[in-house]
Amino acid sequence: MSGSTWRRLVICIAVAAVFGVISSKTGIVGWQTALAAVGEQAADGPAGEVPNFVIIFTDDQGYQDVGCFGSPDIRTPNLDRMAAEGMKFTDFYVTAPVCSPSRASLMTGSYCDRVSVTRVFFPRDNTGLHPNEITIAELLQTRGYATACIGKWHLGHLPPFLPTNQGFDYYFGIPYSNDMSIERDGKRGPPVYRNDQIVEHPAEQATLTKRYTEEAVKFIEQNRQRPFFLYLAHTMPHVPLAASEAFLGKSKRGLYGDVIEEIDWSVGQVLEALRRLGLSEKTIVVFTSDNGPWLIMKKHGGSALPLRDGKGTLYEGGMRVPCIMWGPGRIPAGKTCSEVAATIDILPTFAALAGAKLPEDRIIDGKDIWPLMSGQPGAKSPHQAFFYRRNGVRAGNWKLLLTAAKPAQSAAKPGEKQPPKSADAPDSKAGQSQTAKPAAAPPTVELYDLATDIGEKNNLAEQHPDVVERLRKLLQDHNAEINKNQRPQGVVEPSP
Ligand SMILES: [Ca+2]
Repeated sequence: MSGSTWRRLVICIAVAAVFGVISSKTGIVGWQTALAAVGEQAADGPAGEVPNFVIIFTDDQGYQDVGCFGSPDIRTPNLDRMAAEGMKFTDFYVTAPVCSPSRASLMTGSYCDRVSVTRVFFPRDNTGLHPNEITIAELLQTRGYATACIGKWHLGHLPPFLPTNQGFDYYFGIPYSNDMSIERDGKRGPPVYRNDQIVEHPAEQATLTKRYTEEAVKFIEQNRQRPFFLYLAHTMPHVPLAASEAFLGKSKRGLYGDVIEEIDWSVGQVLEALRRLGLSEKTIVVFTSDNGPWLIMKKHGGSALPLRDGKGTLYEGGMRVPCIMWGPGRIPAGKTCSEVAATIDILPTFAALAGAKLPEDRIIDGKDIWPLMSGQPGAKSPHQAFFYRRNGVRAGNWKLLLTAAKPAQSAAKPGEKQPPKSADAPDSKAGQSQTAKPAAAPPTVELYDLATDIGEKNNLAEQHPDVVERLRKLLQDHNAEINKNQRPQGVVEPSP
């Protein structure tokens, strides 16, 4: 299909969406109805001042790649200060070890398998997060929030899927990963969008972190008088790495360290803007990463130590990410939370704080974790079980993984060289549902006690068959329930 045909098709779909005439594929009519209902319910929410929200989301930053999470050679004074003034989460998870599925969950509060975003999106794809999904931004818009997405989106680049059609008033950034390209005027590289238009191609990557930061600060300044939600999703440290001149060659950890130190500077700029504008006690800031480090990139990848493995695997290194939450006056200073929490919890938590009622026509997997964030004594994780895609489960400190159902990269033992296969490659099974074609061999079983074995080195499956069976049942029930209540991925169909 030619570019112009695509454009015509997409324009037709977008126009049709505006007038609500598409219902079978995109469910736009249902979306409008559902959101209107949410808005009406939300009007009954608590009165008084609601907090602003900022999510700073990095790409492929490892569990160890923050000073206060143990990095031996990357300096992050601003993140360390953020943790000292706020709360560090040590057992914080994403729902998939690759970009798009992880982001789908952050935006919807739902497991990625529930919203059928099970692999990363590519520039040639006609798919995206379904417009019928209700994102954090859409929920907060019902409460009068100004919303902006600055940075990497990666939930579909065709018009119906762009941030401006998923609840964001404003978008500036690249629509997918920075190693993905389109060709325009004989040049290749990722485009930069402002709202729904390409304004730069190829993206000048070395200044992206700096420019995202300037855009973020500007958005905060412009909306200081009203509640706002800023989703600042850095392109870095996904490869190809790039840092601006001020940071190039400055860290002890090579270019990867330079990139993280520039992100740390960016965090400092955002927090400083909030302080300068008198908003620090009116704002909650969450910092985390979309998945573990891309270890096959060696020096251009990060570290998840002491966790096992990294991006593309369901070991802790792929799924557990550094997380800091900050909200002076609301979130206690200098605390550490070791309860299980996840990106799916952010939507219900923010919704509750903003007085927005959750939609009742669908299952939201996340839970309100305000008791954890606000440091209530004895607060426990709301998750009896947390699921690693369809193939693993953590209940308390026990973690069960069904090996035959795991991505290929996971075959690597800690410290071993991994197969040189991109987790973002289109044919990669990394992070994908493996249930379509059951393995011929019976699945081997791994059971770890994360309390005593954070590095997942000692498989205790044979010693604790009772625990294996209990967790296997949890996983089976979860998968059966997801199968029953799965929502579709968004598809823009070519016209007949
Ligand atoms: Ca990523």
